[in-house]
Amino acid sequence: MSMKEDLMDNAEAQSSKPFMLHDEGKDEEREKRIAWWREAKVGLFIHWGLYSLPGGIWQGERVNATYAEHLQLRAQIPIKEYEQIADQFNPVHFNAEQWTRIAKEAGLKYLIFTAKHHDGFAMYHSDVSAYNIVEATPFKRDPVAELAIACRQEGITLCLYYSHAMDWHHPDSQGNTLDYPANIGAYDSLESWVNDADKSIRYKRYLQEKAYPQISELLTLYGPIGILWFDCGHKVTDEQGHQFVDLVHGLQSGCLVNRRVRREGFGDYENTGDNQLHIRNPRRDWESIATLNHSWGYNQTDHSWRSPKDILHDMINVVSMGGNYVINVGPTGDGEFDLKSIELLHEMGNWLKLNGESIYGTQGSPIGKLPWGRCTLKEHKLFLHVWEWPAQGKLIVPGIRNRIQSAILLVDSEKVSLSIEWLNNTSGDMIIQLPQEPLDSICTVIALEFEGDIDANPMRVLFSDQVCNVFGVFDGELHGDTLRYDTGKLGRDNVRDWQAGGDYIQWQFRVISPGLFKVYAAYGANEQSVGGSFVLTSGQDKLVAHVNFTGGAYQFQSFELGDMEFAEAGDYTLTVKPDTIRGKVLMNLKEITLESLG
Ligand code: H79
Repeated sequence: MSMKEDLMDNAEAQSSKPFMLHDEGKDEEREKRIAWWREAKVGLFIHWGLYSLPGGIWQGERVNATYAEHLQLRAQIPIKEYEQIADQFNPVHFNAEQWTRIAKEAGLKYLIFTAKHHDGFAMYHSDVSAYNIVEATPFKRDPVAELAIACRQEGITLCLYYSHAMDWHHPDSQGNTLDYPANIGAYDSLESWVNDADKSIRYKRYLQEKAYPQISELLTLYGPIGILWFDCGHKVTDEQGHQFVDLVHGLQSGCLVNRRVRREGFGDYENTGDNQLHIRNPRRDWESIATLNHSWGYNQTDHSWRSPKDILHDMINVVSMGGNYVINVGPTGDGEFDLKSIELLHEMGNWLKLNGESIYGTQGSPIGKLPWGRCTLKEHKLFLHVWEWPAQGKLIVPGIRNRIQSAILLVDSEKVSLSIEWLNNTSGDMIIQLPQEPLDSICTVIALEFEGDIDANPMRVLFSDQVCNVFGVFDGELHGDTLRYDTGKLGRDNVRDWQAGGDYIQWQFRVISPGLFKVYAAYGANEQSVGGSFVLTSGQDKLVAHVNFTGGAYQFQSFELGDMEFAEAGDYTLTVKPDTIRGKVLMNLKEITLESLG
């Protein structure tokens, strides 16, 4: 991946200005329109368009692009040629009822369909532009109309994706400088064109002629829409962002708008980056979107399928942090879900059928992340998602100060009570005795019913029986000027730009039972950083370590730093500070691990 792409590979607007809410004062309306979404928790994204037919292959060659839906741009296909896909596009196997049935059986409560992607082709019958599936293809049917009916029948909320910022077909939009050399380029920043009279006036014309009227169509032709899902909002101005929000809410006050309409704080809820695995304290409702392989649109050569376990753990992790989880499928140009996607969605459904109560309508964990798994909360129940089975089935649950009614295995129809032993009644630390073996190879759920409002201690606990306590950087607090989080995507779950000697990272935790721990640091470092050093402190202990060459800034390796002892129960802070910085940065730290030595 080139440096340029590395920096641009994010459909999210970075927050350059402080967080703000546009709809302040209209909170009541937002509360109303978001209620169904908070209950739903999980959804299905469907990326389907002209690009689904070539599926990442153009003129017999595999196009060098992860995302098959970016074919036109990445293969540098002129409009006149790309339009010819439409002549071939005849997905006779498309069956809206079948698609929604698969979504339903997968346990997914809303469906987001690509009404128009960056290529500008409308996957519905549009009067605004003849470049649409009904008028430009032999298929001549309107998938949005058919999906609207099928979704209503199945009780699934239909939502629509509309790429508002870019349009590689319209002569005045942005992203296509192959056909329109004077247009705003795919990699151009907002600042580079916003004061350019020709570019900005023509771009406004695109918005007036195509984007706004098509959104009006989508919100008037197909009944109630759950979300108008926008993308790449970093390419529009604040004013244009507000205009899109107002347009949607003006036509359907119950329709949600995601933040990607512009940037953080806009719309009704936050998004994370595409396939972002690690995030920091979201400040309001948020949603994570993920793919089953790498591409969103159908890609014939993308065989990098994730495992059901990986997908479900990702989903549980997101829900335990209070987020919604949307999984994507890219149907083929024939109109079908490929067999692998069907199989993976089926696996999700199998787990959700048995354990859905621990997901739908729940809130995030009141006790953070646990070394054995995750946790969600609904009214007077805590759902413990156990994916690392504890030794002898002894599950430590820390910080629940309520009185406990019962603990049962969620799938146990007999509701046999599991025995609970208090480690410390006043701080709410208990051991629940589980069976010796997990019931579910993906994740076994325990429902813990308590009395009254939840009274939990959110401070993480250092586990001390032969457990690895992983302190990931995304769970730590950063202090200083340059040190910041990387993207949080696969292989980027580290901190970067550790240039200032005064910048440091810190974690808080609570020790229940004193013990001795072996300490490791996992980081990436290039040759220039070698010879630097850092200091790790906690309680009375202090460890100094040298930075080693790991093969590169993103080649992570773990090194043993020494031992630390926590002799007394209580609250502690763990700090990592630079001692000497060599080269540009200290290192790209990923995590500190404290392994209990018993
Ligand atoms: O629809 C999926 C992706 O196609 C879309 N977001 C998800 C939901 C997405 N659009 N852009 N990106 C993700 C980030 C990639 C940006 C770049 Fe580009 C690829 C920069 C240059 C090539 C986007 C496409 C901006 C210009 C062309």
